Amino acid sequence: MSADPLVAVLAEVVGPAHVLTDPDLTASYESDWTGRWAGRARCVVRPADTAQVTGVVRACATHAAPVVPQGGNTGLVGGSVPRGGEVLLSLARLDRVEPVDTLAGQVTAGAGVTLAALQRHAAQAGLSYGVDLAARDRATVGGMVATNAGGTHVVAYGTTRAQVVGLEAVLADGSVVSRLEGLPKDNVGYDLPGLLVGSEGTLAVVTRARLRLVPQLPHRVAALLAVPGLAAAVALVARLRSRVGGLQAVEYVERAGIELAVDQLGVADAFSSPHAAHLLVEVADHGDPTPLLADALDGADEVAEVAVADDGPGRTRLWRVREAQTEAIALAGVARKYDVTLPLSRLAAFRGDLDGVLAREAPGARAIVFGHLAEGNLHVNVLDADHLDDRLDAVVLGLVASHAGSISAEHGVGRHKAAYVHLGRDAADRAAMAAIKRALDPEGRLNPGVLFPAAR
Ligand code: 2HG
Ligand code: ZN
Repeated sequence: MSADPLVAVLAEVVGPAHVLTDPDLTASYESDWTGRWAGRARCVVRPADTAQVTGVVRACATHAAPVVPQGGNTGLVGGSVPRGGEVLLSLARLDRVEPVDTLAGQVTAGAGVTLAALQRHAAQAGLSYGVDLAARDRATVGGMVATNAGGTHVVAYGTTRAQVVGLEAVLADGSVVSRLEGLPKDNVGYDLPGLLVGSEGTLAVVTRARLRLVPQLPHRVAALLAVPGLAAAVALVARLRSRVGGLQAVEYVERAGIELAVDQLGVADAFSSPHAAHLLVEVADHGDPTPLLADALDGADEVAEVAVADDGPGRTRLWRVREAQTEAIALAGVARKYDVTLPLSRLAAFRGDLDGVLAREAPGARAIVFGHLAEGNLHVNVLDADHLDDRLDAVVLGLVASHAGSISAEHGVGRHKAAYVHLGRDAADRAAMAAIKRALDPEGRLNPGVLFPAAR
């Protein structure tokens, strides 16, 4: 038994089996799967419900202990692993999903429900959840709310923020804010759930979410388009947006990423000849959307080759290269990851400048660039640059800012970008955010170092 008095108190709250201190048991909570972010926790605590989360947060307040909330630990910016010495609060056991309210088209899900489980649950009730992403088997509702996760369907349904009708969350002092009634119109004062979405565990611990569901669209077609590069792909976005109603996804992958997926994971390239980039378009509707998509692409000279699939296995095959990107990168090394949004009109210029910056700052590095093109969201992964210091972060993020982009599109700021928030928010904005943080977490114990740089 640990000599730490907080561990003993936590064991009373959640039961001794759910307070972990043995390094063999805590290890998987203490590092992220890219291998970049890691730190020892004081202990890992696994409450089962909101009442236990309250007990844990209260005990941590009494012991002045910092807390790092964690969902599925699929984050990529160091937002949910400890720096060292914090209590790691895993929400994984809050995995209860309530019956779908088909009248309202909503469901209430615990923070620990995985995206895949939520999707299955909604489907059983004849509905869908509007967010999808490759880490669906591990990413959880709480983590997706905390990061305002985007994913591949933002073009159709918006980010997680657009799905959240209400939240239940435990504040730093252990009190519970509960807005789970699911009223689409409810303007009594500040939108606290809206504030907590994307707050990355720095203002409260999300325990449950009331989520909007969307209609199931039975006819779905995916088309993989071979294109000569980013400028051509962007031109196609404009064409598709204006002519295709049921756009679900518009995803971009470059040659280097296609080859990486082939080399690392044995994924097959859909085309027999190599192309500079692929644009993956998915369209869904109540009737067959194929003719509409074909019409929209008629005369699109940018497209060199097309592969189409309208059945499940065929679509999965077309998606494989895109969905394999993160895993293939992780297998190839510890990448420097930048998750950025650019105005679509600046995207191609940014991409060109990025190559120049990398050639200068990181000679020999490999850039794997892919992303959600309809939102101008690129995932810039730089391999073989791990030996470089953080100057590369400043230069790449500075380049993004100089093109009027955002340095944090959908993964969050985390610890990675806490020192660069000034590139996206001016002084008044940062002061307002700091005031909110002080008001809700006056002792700075919730996810220290995330969003706001850690005090030295
Ligand atoms: C995706 O779009 C994820 O697949 C991960 O946001 C992106 O690994 C990345 O850079
Ligand atoms: Zn993404």
